Amino acid sequence: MSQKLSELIDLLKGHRVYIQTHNFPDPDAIASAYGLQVLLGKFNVKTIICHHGNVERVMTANMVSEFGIDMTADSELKYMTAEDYIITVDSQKGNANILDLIGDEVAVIDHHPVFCEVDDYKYRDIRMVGSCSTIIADYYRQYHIEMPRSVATALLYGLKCDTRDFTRGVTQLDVDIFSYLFPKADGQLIRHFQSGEIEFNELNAFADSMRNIEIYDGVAFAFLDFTCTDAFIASISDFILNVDTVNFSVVYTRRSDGFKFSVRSEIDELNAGTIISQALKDVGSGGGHKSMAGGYAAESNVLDISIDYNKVIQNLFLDIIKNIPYKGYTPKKDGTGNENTVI
Ligand SMILES: [Mn+2]
Repeated sequence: MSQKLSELIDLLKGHRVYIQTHNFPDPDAIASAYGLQVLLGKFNVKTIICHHGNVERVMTANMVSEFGIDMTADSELKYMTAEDYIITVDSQKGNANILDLIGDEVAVIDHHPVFCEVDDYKYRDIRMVGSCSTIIADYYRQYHIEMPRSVATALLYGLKCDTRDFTRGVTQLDVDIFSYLFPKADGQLIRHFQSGEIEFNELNAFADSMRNIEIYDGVAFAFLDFTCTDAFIASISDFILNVDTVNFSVVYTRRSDGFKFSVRSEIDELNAGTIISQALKDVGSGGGHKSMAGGYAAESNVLDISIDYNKVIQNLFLDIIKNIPYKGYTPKKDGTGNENTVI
């Protein structure tokens, strides 16, 4: 860890402090905010957890109510001023997935690659590990701080979700933190959270989206032609990656003025974050990790009266991917790549 916990605590003393997650917070973001709130509370630093966008998944909402985590939506924030301090967790100032609130973003604790360089953080702990929960748990471990069972359970659930049960983005620290959290956490509660990740009322939509998959050399595209949450798009993208012939999945849906994307990769050479940022750079923006990423494209940049927008979207990605050699992809004999598979 780059800076000492005492530096963070000294920085925050005497200020009203908010812990802000990314928009539409997921289990890792919520667990990190909760774990950090309890940790800072032990040093008499009171904090308010805030976020923009709903807690979308039933099981995520269940975790919030199970542990009594107090989360305030930005629309309910009454007192925040420009003098108040914000710590962003599982997200960074300037990224598209976090609303810029009026308070001062003085600190960041995150596990995402840096896309917008911000040099005025007074405290910064960004580590490329499997989950933000890992980093928060590491503070307890390093400083021998007693961890309540609820915090251990939330952090372990966050770690399991973001690493997809230790199958993506796992580092040695994640494994060490797993063995640290495991005896402290409530395993049965985690199983209960995990077993409800697809909601009953989504089953029809889920089945429809499976019928519309198109696969080109291991790259799968699925358009979800109905209203759905960001979390739902992400879980479909996770699911499609389980198909044996799929190495890379791109799932997207319509929003009021554009398209929302969730991308997953199981191949190191196909970096999901880099590929989506390049694919969408002229039509919107995207970014994320090697194995999971997200993005947005403005409708006016993708809709073309002469071409099906699904083809436009597929080509945006395939034009980038065709130039990346990877195992499982067979280049055409003339060396021109897979251009012929599209259009
Ligand atoms: Mn995360």
